[in-house]
Amino acid sequence: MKIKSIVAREIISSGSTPSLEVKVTLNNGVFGKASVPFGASAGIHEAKVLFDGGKRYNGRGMLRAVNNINKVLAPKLKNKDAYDQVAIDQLMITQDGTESKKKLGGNAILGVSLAVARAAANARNLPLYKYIRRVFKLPIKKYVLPNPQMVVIEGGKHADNSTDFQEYMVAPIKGNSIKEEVQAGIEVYLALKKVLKEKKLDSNVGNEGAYAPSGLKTNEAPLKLIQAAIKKAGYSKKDIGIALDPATSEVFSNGKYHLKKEKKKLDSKGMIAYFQNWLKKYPEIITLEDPLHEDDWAFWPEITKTSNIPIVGDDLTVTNPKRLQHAIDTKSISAILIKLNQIGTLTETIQTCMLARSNNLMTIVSHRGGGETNDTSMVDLAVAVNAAFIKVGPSRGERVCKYNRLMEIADELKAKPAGKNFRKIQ
Ligand code: 2PG
Ligand code: MG
Repeated sequence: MKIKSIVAREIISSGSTPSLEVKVTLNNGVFGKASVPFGASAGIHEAKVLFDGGKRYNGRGMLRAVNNINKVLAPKLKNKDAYDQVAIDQLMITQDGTESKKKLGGNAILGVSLAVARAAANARNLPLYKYIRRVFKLPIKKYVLPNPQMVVIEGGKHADNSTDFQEYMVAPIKGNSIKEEVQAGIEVYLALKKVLKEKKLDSNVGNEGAYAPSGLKTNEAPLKLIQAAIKKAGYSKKDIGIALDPATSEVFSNGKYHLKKEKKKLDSKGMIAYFQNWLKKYPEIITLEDPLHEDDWAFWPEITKTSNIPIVGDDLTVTNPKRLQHAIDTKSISAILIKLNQIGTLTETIQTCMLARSNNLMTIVSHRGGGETNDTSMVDLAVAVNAAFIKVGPSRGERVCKYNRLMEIADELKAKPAGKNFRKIQ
């Protein structure tokens, strides 16, 4: 099925800055659309988001990226076979020619990559997750759905004056059904609002729709608040874990991790000891993401070796198969966060997911904190690769559409979530 046209437009993302949307139409008139997110605390090794610069939208316009799609990529891809996703992605990678996709923009390339996949899936009358399994010939038989990792308190770059660390999540892992797990996460989120009010803390929300209370005394305080909320909502910590993304690349400078809340400056060993104390004190913590910064390769193996929960690479690995291979070779991580726009094509994202899988590493597919859109491709991706979790905020339309899509797929497939088996590759 040949590509007839590719048209990109600038749209607005949840970060009140532009993003882009791409529509790919096939010769038979069937089309697919996709839009792309970007990160607030993006890792330095990610594919580059091409912004316009200049005055418009404070320099964050996306007309250059839109133009690269309409003027450079569209003519090259016209009449190409939409089913040949790998060749299409490779053609764009070659056309860009840079390691970081900075020439055409990772945002431009990913928009096209996903819209082509959507058009082809529509032409085959398949939901995207099934199409992904088929077109990449994924060697996965049954469907095991991802548990939610719901961000309920956020700080760092995602809020003002909250915690030094970026994300405190609840992870329902009872495993009966996605509907029950989503409900449990939301009920804890709502109970947390009551807990905050009782403690005279505010319940304003940050970028991802999680609470970002000011006036917290320590970075540990949210853990106690979340424990209280889980109890208040009537759940047990057996069925709802806590997941953390301190995003420590953001607090690292001049050789030290700076925890302003606590007036602490820690070296890598100190940071490891800090988290290991938490893991001892809070056995309900079930995953820990980016406990060390994105180039702290010397110390990642140590925290991974000495922790009995999955240690998740995000800024460290940026969904990049080369960085993942290095992390595998050095035993730096035991799980990986997956974000389509960190690498910029569906093909490379799948390559990273499969590399993780064949090395027994758990995957978590994630939203972005800078600007999200209503695109739900990340959910279909997570289902296609049997990811253990999806990490998404609990409120705001651009987040809840992801959970709504997951519940829709769960109904369609009548499949169960990974539940407590999240560490097992299924
Ligand atoms: C992260 C993400 C998503 P951002 O660090 O995991 O929550 O944040 O998209 O801002 O990089
Ligand atoms: Mg992260």
